[in-house]
Amino acid sequence: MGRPEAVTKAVRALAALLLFPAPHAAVTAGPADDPPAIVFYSGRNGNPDIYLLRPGEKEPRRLTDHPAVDLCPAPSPDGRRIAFLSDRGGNMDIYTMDLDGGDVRRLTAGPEREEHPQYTPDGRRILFVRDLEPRTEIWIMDADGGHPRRLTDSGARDERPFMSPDGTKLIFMSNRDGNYEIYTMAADGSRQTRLTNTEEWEIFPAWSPDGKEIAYACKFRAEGRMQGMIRVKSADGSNDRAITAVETRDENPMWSPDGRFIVFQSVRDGNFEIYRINRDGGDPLRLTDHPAWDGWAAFVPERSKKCPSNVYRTEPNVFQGGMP
Ligand SMILES: [Ca+2]
Ligand SMILES: [Ca+2]
Ligand SMILES: [Ca+2]
Repeated sequence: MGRPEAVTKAVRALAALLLFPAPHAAVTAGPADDPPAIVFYSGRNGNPDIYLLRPGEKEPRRLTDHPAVDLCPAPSPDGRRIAFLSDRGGNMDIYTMDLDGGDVRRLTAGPEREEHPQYTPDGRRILFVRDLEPRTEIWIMDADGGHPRRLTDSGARDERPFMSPDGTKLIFMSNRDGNYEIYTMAADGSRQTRLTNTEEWEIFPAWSPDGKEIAYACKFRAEGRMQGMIRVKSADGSNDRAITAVETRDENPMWSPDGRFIVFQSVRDGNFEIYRINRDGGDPLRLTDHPAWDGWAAFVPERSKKCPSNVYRTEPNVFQGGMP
């Protein structure tokens, strides 16, 4: 999932350019109460770059224009910055930039590969994954790159960390018990607990903005190909249900800031495009329409909107204990 996934996605982007004809369905502009813009990455201009698609616009704006591989955009909670991955400095590192692509800053510079940046709900820190092949571990650092600290040490592939809206817990995916499951832990890395236990892969967990539910992708091989669906469960692991159909390959769900919508990537129309659904799975809407690979979408919180009341605003004392 980590390094192979990044490479695979870059290859897929190029393969999609060569193999898949353009689909025909139109991208439609939504109603006035549309959720905010999304960021995603796409190979539509020959190599992976990051794009911004605003409500009602058909053509996304390119935020990175670099021959390097630029991946995995993650907006800050105040909607002002985007964290992303790029190998422009020699290997995969974490960078941030403004919403117009300006003021690019490099946050990591070591020989290790970094992956999966995700801001904490207070915007003051960035969770990420550090690849020490074959293992990957979850780390956290200040939003300017300072004070990196490791949170997991399983020896397996711990990936895709995501902090609960109240800042007390993390969810992440790991293959430490044989295949990918979703785990929770306290924000300091303690109390690591398995939340799923299946033969399929449970991957890409994302906490709902109200903290009550977790969306994720369930991935498996069936009929000779990889398939995947988006599922949602209560934060305690109960009430698990599918919200997209099984027959295609849906991955990587992310909630809108108001919790009404989920975006994800799917091959249901022939190549990876980005789709939006209601939180119950209804009213699917395709947001991209390009034969290249489009994926890893996330909503960009609107600057004018205040954080939800359940997002903590003061400094929690949970990171003071050092590495677990
Ligand atoms: Ca690029
Ligand atoms: Ca599993
Ligand atoms: Ca596409």
